[in-house]
Amino acid sequence: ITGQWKQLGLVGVPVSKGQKKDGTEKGPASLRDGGLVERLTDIGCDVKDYGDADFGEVNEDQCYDNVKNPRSVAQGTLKTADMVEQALRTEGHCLAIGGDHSMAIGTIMGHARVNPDMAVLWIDAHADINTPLTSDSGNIHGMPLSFLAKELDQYVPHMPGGWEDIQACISVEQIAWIGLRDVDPGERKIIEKYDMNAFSMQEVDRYGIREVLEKAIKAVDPDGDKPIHVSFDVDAMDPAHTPSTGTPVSGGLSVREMSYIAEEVADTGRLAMVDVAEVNPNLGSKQDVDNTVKSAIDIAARFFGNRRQGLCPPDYDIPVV
Ligand code: 5AB
Ligand code: MN
Ligand code: MN
Ligand code: MN
Repeated sequence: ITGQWKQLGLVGVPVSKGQKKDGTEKGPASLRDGGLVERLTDIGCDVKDYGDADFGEVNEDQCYDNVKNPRSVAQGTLKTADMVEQALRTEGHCLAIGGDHSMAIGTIMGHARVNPDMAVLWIDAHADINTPLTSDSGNIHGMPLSFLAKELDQYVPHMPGGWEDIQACISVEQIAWIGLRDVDPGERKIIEKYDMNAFSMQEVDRYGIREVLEKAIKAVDPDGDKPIHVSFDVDAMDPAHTPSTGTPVSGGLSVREMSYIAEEVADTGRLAMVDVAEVNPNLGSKQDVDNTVKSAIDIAARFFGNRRQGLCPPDYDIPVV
């Protein structure tokens, strides 16, 4: 135990309107019921649970062009940002549990108010940088980075119902992806046009996870002095480990690769915040849900100090006979 992460704010983001499958609104409850707080406490974290962001109800939430539920998502995003800002200012570190990945618009917005120079590691099968105009699905969980990246402002329409208060707050240079294997044409175009730091599973296969992670961190934090925001979509992992998620893609990160990412990021000492997105307890069998929740909790705990090599409390003495 390092005591490094002693103070940690937990924020639930029960959003499901960023995509079309019910259930992700129950993601935070499934992770809490799965013993998340106990696990973090066991490894020496002092967890303060801030509860869930209130997504409320929006009566008339018509599509904006192709975009589904824009007002519902915007409202909850603003609440999420306030809670994350508060948690980070008070506790110093924050874990946000979702919720579909539209949750990250709010978590990164809130984080940027505290650490505008953060480095973002986006660990996902998907790039989540569709603009409302490049998206075929209209699902906002596939668009969060297009709202967050300043350079993309010119491509993002001004939507009603709260979006006036959601402003891009990071630069494309602050973002690196790991785990990509399902990227849409418009997303690929954006990645190439802005020469963004995208490490697909092909790079993981070519270089191995050690070199990929090193390259990714070097790209967004060349001097090793930036606060790190990890946005972890559980579909980054292979569906064998996280089956209960809305858009699974085969050929994902193994438990070992994901554990390595989490341990190494923890070792930088600069991890400020982690999102855990896209756990959907409505999908799959009970076994699938249990496996997904377990994987998500295991990885969250690794980011906040649990190690495969084992831990022992600083005051532990070997019992003498
Ligand atoms: B997730 C897709 N690119 O835009 C789209 O799970 C999938 O947060 C998005 O990564 C997946 O609808 C969003 C086809
Ligand atoms: Mn994904
Ligand atoms: Mn995602
Ligand atoms: Mn998904």
